[in-house]
Amino acid sequence: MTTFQRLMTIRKERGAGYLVLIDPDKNEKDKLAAFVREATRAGVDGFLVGGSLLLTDEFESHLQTIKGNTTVPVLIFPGSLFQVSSIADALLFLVLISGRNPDHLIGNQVIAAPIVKKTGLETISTGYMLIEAGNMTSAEFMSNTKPLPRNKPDIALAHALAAELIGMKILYLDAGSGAEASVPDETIRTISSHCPLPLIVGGGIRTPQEARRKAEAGASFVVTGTVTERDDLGSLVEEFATAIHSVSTVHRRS
Ligand code: 1GP
Repeated sequence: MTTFQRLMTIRKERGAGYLVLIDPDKNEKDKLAAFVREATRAGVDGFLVGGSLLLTDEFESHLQTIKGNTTVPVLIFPGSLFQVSSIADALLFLVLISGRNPDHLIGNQVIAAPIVKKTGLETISTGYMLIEAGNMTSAEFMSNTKPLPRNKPDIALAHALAAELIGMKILYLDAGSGAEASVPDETIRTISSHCPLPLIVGGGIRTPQEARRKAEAGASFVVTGTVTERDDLGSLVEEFATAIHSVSTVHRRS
């Protein structure tokens, strides 16, 4: 079974899945193995690994540690061309469709494609959309793109439909790591009711209740990074997992 199929099975069986973002710059290496084991035990459905700007050169060894301590899928969520490794189960092959920066629409993909093909790494074509967060996030600054306005779900929907028609497999709606305000529920609801692509939603989600609202609105996967970075015991991760998994499949598209 491919990693994409595993994700779709989680979505179908659980209603919504829970992904934890590990930014190698922010998660302390000596605590990483224990954190990954605890998070897996607590019910996380997968790990995303990456960051808009990496200051460490330990991307691969972080991946190795994560892979060695979990059974759930480990996906690269690349912030740059340097974040490619066959240690992961799959790579979100991102196209930053909310922006109009040609480097992130096609330039970087052309540079990365031959290397990615050579690694044999599974890729998941992902329409990545940055949504206005109330503050300047690293993703916004580093990508040199303007995020979509948060009070215009129709514009976000048009981007989602374009991704569907182009043939992308999944959408990532991101307010950006450390966002003051997460992606509005209304935007998630609008997209999920008119576009069949699975939705990953993240950025600025701070409480299990907020995560649950994202899943109820139609998120297929909810991501936390910042709030769970220092959760040594996995107790917060467990609360997030329970909240997200408690959203009935009745609320959701199959
Ligand atoms: C960013 O969705 C992720 O791409 C996680 O964001 O760090 O704000 O949880 P946070």
